[in-house]
Amino acid sequence: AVKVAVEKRGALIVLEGLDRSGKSSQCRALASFLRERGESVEEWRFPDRTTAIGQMISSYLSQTAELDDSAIHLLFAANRWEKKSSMESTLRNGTTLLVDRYSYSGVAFSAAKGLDFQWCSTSETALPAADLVLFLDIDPEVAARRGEYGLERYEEVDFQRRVATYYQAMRDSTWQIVDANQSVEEVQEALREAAVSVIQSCKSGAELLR
Ligand code: T5A
Ligand code: NA
Repeated sequence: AVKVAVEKRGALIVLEGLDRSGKSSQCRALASFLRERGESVEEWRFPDRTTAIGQMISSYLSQTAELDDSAIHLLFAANRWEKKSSMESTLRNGTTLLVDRYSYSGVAFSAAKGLDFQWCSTSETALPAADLVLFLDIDPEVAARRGEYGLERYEEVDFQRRVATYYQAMRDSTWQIVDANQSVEEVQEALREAAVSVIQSCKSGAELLR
């Protein structure tokens, strides 16, 4: 990770969790909460299905295309790399990014298929580092009962359990674990304080852009 000294910047806040843990719903709600407080916030997501690479990923996920496990891993990573400079300039401009999935999904899902964990991590090392990872911790059985589960690749309980073990292996001090088995409102409440606090420390220059 490369450190760049800047006086004031936006925070890179990532939401992670198993499929159907509620990331997209929480991302949306957190963005409106922060905007109401006057923060400049953009909502991003990976995979970003709008780019050419993202479209290849999308057809793979909807099971209309088959790809070698390593090849799709690198496409997911490339989909982040193609956004790197735009992420950095947005953060430098003082805007906070709320990102729905990031490198942690990239590593956990590929490793759960049996690819080497270290190899999977290599493609992610020089991407901008998250200031805060909000991990929505859900029981895969609870997730499986939520709307439209099972339509996309990977939405299968045993696979999700393996993904969870790799997520666990990546936890560090930037992670905040939130019980995502709760109601939408309870989960949202649990996310707000951590988000506000990391945005403040990034603004004050306490956090350099890594
Ligand atoms: N992937 C991703 C990789 O393999 N490598 C990578 O590098 C990356 C970035 C697609 C897949 O790609 C894999 C991981 C994924 O398998 P995606 O596009 O993020 O990733 O997947 P989506 O289908 O968009 O999102 P998810 O299925 O993960 O769902 P979310 O966003 O976690 O959940 P959300 O908010 O859409 O909610 C799901 C349902 O649950 C309800 C909602 O209303 C909705 O119906 N719900 C709740 N119900 C009860 N209580 C709550 N607290 C609820 N919160 C939400
Ligand atoms: Na989602």
